Amino acid sequence: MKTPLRLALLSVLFTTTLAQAAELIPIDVHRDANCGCCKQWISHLQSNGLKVNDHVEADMGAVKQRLGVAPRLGSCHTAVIDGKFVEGHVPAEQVLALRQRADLRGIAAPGMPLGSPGMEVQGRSEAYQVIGLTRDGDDVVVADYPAH
Ligand SMILES: [Cu+2]
Repeated sequence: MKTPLRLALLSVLFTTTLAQAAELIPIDVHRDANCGCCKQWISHLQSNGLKVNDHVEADMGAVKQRLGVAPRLGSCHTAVIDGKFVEGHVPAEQVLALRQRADLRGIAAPGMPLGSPGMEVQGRSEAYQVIGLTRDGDDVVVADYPAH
């Protein structure tokens, strides 16, 4: 390949990478070192336009307490976006929608629902809800996902 063409290709590549980076939305994910489903959920976020800052934690209980996750809403990993928590295997579309919800402290998919993002098991799924925690400390249903 002649040099000018190679340079042109490189600059196209570079420009594209910059444009993509500008669109990515940052999110912090806190997880236990040995959590496999947490890594699967991180992949789900990454393929939906989120830029994950991955934090491996020694004490997830302490992290959840610090971030204001009510114990009844608990799951495995805990993420933070725009100062709000995202607990468990919440679908990326709900994570993105949370950015517009000033009334909520965070959202959660309590437990480890089969069939939720990162919890895919061949041929098995269960219905689950995404629950929002209001600034007043109440639970509200944000979304219903049926078994599929
Ligand atoms: Cu999990």
